[in-house]
Amino acid sequence: MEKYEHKYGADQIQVLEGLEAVRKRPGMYIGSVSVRGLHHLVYEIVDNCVDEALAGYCNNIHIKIEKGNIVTVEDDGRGIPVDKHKKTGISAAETVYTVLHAGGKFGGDSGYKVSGGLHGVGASVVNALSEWTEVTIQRDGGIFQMAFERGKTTKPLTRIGDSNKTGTKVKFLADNTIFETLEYEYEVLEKRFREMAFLTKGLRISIEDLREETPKKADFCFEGGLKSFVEFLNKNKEKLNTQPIYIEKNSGDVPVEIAIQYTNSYSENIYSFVNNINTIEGGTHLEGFKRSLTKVFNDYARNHNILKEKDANLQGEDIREGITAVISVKVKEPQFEGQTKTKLGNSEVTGIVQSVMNDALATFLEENPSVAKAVLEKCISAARAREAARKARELVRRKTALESSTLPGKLADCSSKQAEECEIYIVEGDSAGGSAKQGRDRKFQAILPLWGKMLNVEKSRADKIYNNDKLQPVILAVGAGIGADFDITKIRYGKVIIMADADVDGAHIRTLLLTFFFRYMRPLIENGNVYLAQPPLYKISKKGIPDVYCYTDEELEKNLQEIGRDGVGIQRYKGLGEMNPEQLWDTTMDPEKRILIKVTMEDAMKADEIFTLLMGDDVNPRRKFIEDNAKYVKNLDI
Ligand code: 28F
Repeated sequence: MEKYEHKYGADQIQVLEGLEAVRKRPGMYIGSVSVRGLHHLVYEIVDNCVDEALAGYCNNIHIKIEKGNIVTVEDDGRGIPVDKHKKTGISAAETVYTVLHAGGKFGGDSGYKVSGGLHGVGASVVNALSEWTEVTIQRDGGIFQMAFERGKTTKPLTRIGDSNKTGTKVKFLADNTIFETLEYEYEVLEKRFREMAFLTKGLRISIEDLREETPKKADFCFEGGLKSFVEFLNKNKEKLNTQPIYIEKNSGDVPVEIAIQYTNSYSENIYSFVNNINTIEGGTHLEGFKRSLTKVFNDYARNHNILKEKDANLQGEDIREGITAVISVKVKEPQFEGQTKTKLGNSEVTGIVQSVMNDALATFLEENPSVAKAVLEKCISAARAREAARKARELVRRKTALESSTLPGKLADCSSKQAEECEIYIVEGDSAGGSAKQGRDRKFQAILPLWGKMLNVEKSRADKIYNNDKLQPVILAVGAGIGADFDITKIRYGKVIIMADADVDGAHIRTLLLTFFFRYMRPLIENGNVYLAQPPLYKISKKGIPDVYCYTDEELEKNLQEIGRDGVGIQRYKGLGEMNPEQLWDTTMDPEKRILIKVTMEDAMKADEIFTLLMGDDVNPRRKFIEDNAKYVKNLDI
């Protein structure tokens, strides 16, 4: 291909300087040159298609990833205008792809520039950061094409054929001298495009990944918009209101779209967007939503005598318990604040969202009394639980303050009162508790056997935690309160050691306690006070030699090679109760010989994640986790 000699006019020089700036400091434009920055390239291009859709001219967007990480994005919009500007001789198409931030004011006629990560740096950044970019436009009966290399025009806009269709197609290969990796992560892109389809009602976005043998693909189009979004978010949860509450209204030039659906969980899931940007830090739109929600539900409760005259108002947190909601507003001049520029600052939007929602939500509740009643019943029990939790916290605080007189009955305390030298073993079951009590060193070792029904902290509100007969003894024994009241300086033991069996029940109690400490006594973990005891898995006995204890399967194999297998007895310990006090001391409690694992925040977070997965409402992820891990299970005792 003949070398294209470009005549650089003044403005072309300025263009090159702009794109050079992008190549020098790409992080300023796309956040980073990691895979996240790589994904921003695709978001920038797709945002231009979404702008064309918001302007009402594009219905389909297709994203394709081919071998070598070549990306193609295509829309069926009007096609970027190709006529040359009378003064500059430069077409809009060339401007969009060579002038920084040009896309901003050109984003379709809707005027709401939607944006990927850093709020619309424009397609020219993609051009600057790509080894090559090829743009094909169909409009005005023709097919037009232009191409670039690292921002420099290699093929000026040329008509290459006829067409009776319209649209824009961009194909590009990111520059591997800029990015740490060119490997796009399909799942990340798919998740973002599903979100964009939810946020742009009726727009069809399809994606396909042809890099592997088996292609991956997805096709999103949601006529229900945010209503479909909340239904998707709640797909594995038990709903309180099958029909989501749906509000859609333009207030002046601010379109507001809201969907709400309650579930029987205790968590609050509210997602807010401005011009399709996920405002993780919230802002004025979210503020308006929360104020309206609290006001409308309290008004309804009073008007329908669900709340009596003397009853206190429901608090916002009571009303938001179990809520899944998505709020999306479009603002012409959005002001973004916050650490990651994902907090909406426009103060006028609070009132706009409030007034749109006040009327529409009040009307919905009047027209759907069964939904109103179901939600309010849950709010009222949440308010009661909050009150009970406050009282229980008060009680625990008082009990803790009263010190020893309220120590749990089953606690075999140690004589020393120097917390840093003392340790408490939390043991599952009375039999293990018995041998631990006999085997221990009373001076510095306390034993607390646990019993009673396993509490699922995932599905229990704070009041149940405080009053649960399995966990309250732990709270009192540790002696430092829980939750917001937890005071690490008050702990009675320098080491809190979980000693559970090496079986499924042991794993359950271990995960429960780690989740409990992570959620209600986090400083205990951060401060490194929580440990896991390591009882032996096997005992090898042979005449004439002392017993050998093995703590892992590998250790067993290794020892058997030394000792040999003839005349050897191997006992697999199923539970701590199978060891007599001396053995338990020898193998698991003697500080000179034992193995303790210090629990880190990562362990606790992993436990919390697994707990939510295994004990939460979401059935599918649980099934997937069990299927993925079943192959590792050796001793599943059903
Ligand atoms: C695969 C990437 O970039 N699609 C785009 C348009 C359509 C117009 C436009 C874009 C407005 C005046 C400059 C067409 N006709 N897909 C895309 N589709 N930009 S980007 O306009 C750009 C500016 O000239 C468009 C009438 N108005 C706007």
